[in-house]
Amino acid sequence: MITLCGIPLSNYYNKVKLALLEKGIPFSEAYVKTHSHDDAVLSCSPLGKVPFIRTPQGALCESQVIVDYLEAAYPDTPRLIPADPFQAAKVRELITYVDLHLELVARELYAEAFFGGQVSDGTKKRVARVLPENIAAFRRLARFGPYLAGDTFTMADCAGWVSLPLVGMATKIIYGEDLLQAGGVDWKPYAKLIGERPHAQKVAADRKADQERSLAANRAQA
Ligand SMILES: N[C@@H](CCC(=O)N[C@@H](CS)C(=O)NCC(=O)O)C(=O)O
Repeated sequence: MITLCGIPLSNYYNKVKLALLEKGIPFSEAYVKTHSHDDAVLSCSPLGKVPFIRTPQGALCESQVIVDYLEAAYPDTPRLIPADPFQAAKVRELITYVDLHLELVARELYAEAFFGGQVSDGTKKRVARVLPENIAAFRRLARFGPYLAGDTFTMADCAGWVSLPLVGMATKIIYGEDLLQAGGVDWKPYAKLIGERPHAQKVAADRKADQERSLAANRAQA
């Protein structure tokens, strides 16, 4: 049995969780915080990032590595990627754009946008320069037909659904303008469509419950 380790607030954790649920793979969850110095965690995820999974064969980290493993190890469950190698690569190309060229760039804003921290003016300027270029590039690839890669739900939607809203919201908070929307990526109807899937609803409900639990714990500590 697979154990998904991490926190339900994490978009990458939820990318893998949605893939597990959509594929109908049995799994349990273990709450593991980020930035752990615990050897037991670092032996599974050497950078201390979440998610990682434990399998009977050992641990795996990096969300896309995990999702690709799930697809290969559970071929008889619903496919999240086309069988055709080229079309499969096109799906992974989209995921790379979402994870690397959009989310990872916008992530530099999260400390101030979502966590009460501060981001330097230099970082804000750099993200404001790089992100619109990356968004324009992503727009050339994304199909929204209605799914990211076309007419079928794929693993690109596991990545897109958890991360596009963060990019939109973070830029709206920091710059007063949602850079995705400004760049012609109308992510809200897309997020709504995916969010209506029963498995996505479960992921969102778990995330909300975890958020409320940690807010209550913070209040109790104050
Ligand atoms: N490339 C990694 C990114 C994972 C990631 O950044 N996770 C965040 C939580 S959403 C984290 O663990 N952050 C703590 C850190 O960067 O040290 C993946 O796809 O799994």
